[in-house]
Amino acid sequence: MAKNLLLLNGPNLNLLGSREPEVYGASTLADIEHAAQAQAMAAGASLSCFQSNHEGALIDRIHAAKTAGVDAIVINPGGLTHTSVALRDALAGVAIPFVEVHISNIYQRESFRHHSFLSAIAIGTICGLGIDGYRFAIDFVLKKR
Ligand code: CA2
Repeated sequence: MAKNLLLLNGPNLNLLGSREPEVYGASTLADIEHAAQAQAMAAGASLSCFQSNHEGALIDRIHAAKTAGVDAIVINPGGLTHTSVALRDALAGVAIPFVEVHISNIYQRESFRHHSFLSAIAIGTICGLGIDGYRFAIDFVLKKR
């Protein structure tokens, strides 16, 4: 059966390409989403994209993913990585396997970015590889049985 994937991006990632290119690169979120959709389509899978600046909206989308039969999630939780027990509970609650992606290397940055509430329940985490991290994560979940 064709895989059904979800790409989630958290707060402020809608700003990609407009500011801080030295940290986050020059690509926009639309660039990332289009590339992700093409990558999934080429593998015979489907991929939906969702970005929100609101924690509750992301949680609602994760709950909806369970109902929709999503097989795997790729998520860049943005700043919620370091603060949100609720986002972790939502991901644990639906039990959909997910890969956590960070564009920057959070371990080379401020100490408050060194802890993730999600990493312990993720399949794995990719960080510091720029926007290629999304491609690597999608490739992984496409191959995963
Ligand atoms: O490196 C990442 O992908 C982060 O998840 C990005 C978050 C940050 O809070 C995490 O510690 C690491 C911030 C996203 C903000 O994105 C912007 C993009 C362009 C301009 C300004 C913010």
